[in-house]
Amino acid sequence: MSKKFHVVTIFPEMLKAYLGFSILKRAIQSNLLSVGIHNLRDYAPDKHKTVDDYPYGGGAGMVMKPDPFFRIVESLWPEKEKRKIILLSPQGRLFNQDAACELAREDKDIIFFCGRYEAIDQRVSDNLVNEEFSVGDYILTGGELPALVIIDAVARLIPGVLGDFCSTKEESFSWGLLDYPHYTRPEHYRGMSVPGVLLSGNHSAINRWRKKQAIKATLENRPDLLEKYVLSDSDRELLEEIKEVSNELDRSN
Ligand code: 4GX
Repeated sequence: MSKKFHVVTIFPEMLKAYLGFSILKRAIQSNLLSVGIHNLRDYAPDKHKTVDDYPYGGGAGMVMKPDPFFRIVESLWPEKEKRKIILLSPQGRLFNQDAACELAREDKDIIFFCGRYEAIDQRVSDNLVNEEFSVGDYILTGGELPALVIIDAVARLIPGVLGDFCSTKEESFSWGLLDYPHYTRPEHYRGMSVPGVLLSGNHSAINRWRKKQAIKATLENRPDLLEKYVLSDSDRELLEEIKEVSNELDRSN
């Protein structure tokens, strides 16, 4: 009952490097996770192992040929019902924590197609791909980092992968706000002190401070998240306090 990922790429070493460390390495060693890495060039039938070609219609850049993708799928994952093929591209659905949860629950083997160059022949998307994801609105040089991003985000949701199961419940995205600031020893460092409330031992005051800091960070950096978040009455009070301070600062400037 372990999660099975496969990655199709022309740069297998890029993925192997990242998967060989820390939590993912341990998850793979303990059979909670498996990641098959496949070199697309091995499925290019010509003697030069060609995976790209010029675009029909002209224009800049190269397009990945369809044949190696069809061949690898037919030889490794012939049964449509047992596979979920994901294409990484800027045209895809934006990957987020909800998508990570969906993929963590998926029973089928998850196969990532990592493109290089400008594009992949549309017939690959139309016939083989089940879902297209983007990891953000910027252009990368290939789909390898996005595949690793998704594997990483999904892996830590698999029971047993993180030592402390509770740590996934408490973190920012599961409660819809950004995280509050954290501190560790020493209490005084280069003239900077830890906020007194965190040393007070007053847990309701600490929780109130953390919630206020979380609302403040979200208001400043991700107002879109704050709009979706359902504020309780006490959250509204904290938000008023934050806005009060920011108005005072505005008036003094
Ligand atoms: N989130 N890229 C893929 C090549 C490509 C283009 C079109 C398939 C179709 C990206 C992103 C991303 C750059 C990876 C273009 N492959 N992928 N590559 N942002 O920018 O996922």
